[in-house]
Amino acid sequence: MFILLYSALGSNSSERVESVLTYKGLEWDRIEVTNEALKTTYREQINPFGFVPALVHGGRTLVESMAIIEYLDECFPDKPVLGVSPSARAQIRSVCSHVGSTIHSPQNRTVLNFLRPELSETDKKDLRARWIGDQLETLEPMLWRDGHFCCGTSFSAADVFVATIYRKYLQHGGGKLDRFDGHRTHLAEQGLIPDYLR
Ligand SMILES: N[C@@H](CCC(=O)N[C@@H](CS)C(=O)NCC(=O)O)C(=O)O
Repeated sequence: MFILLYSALGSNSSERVESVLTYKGLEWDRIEVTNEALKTTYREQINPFGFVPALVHGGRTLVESMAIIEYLDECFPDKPVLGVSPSARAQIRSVCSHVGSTIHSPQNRTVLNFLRPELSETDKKDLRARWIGDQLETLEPMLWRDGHFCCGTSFSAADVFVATIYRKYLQHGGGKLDRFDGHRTHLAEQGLIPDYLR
């Protein structure tokens, strides 16, 4: 069945879903949503929240990256990304939830424009990098307890959330963080994340 992803270049939340679609080897098409469409046609017709990603499958449109990833893992259970035991699932979800809600949301463009409209684009970029970097440090003790993967001994959605938010941090001008850099390199060498995330 046809899978269509509404995405945007540089969108951290969309990269999470793109990574899972790629990892699972699914066939999918991508529509690039412009900044203009986000506020107009896309918001009116696809996602009332006005955010990417949105995924169309089986005649339904789904929004919110974590909900989409959970849906994909249920529909396409080969190569699971949300763990196989209740405790592994809880651990993976806690990392994803922390990255998605606590780290990513406050530095989202819409949120930052609302909360700090007085900041210049340069200052916003700097604030975003500092916020993410600070939060990654807080997150680090939760990660890589059993080896190269964020949670447990296999690749999961936690790896995707961590690798993509680290990329966002670099894009905003954050300096290299050794453990996070090593993690991304490991995933890339194993072919577990799309080339553009390397
Ligand atoms: N909780 C949402 C967050 C989505 C989100 O923040 N999307 C960003 C791109 S990463 C967006 O569409 N930003 C557009 C804007 O803020 O105007 C999810 O996980 O899907």
